[in-house]
Amino acid sequence: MRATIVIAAFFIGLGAGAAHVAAQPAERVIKIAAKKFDYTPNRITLKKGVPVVLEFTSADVLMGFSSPDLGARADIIPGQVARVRIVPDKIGTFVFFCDIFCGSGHENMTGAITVVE
Ligand SMILES: [Cu+2]
Repeated sequence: MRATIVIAAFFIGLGAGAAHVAAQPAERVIKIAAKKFDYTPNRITLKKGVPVVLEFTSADVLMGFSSPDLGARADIIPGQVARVRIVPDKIGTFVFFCDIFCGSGHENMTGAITVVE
């Protein structure tokens, strides 16, 4: 009898743990495709304090992603997915750009992240 109660308590505990995990909202993922010489999309709106994962792929050559204002950067290697997690901590519009020379037109490879309240 005593053992039954202990086992029941164990499973109730497991159930509570599973409910806790399920209650965690999945982080928003934004896929961004890089190719010579742009990002798609190149305008992104985020909410202050809400975590987001940017997933980059490159259709052709090695690219970079750099957003100094948001403290984020990554190498975007063809055939791989580069993930950058951002938790924006300030409101405004912040540029990002390719910081790895990828050909003539590289200097125009930019975009903007707008963070709203
Ligand atoms: Cu580039």
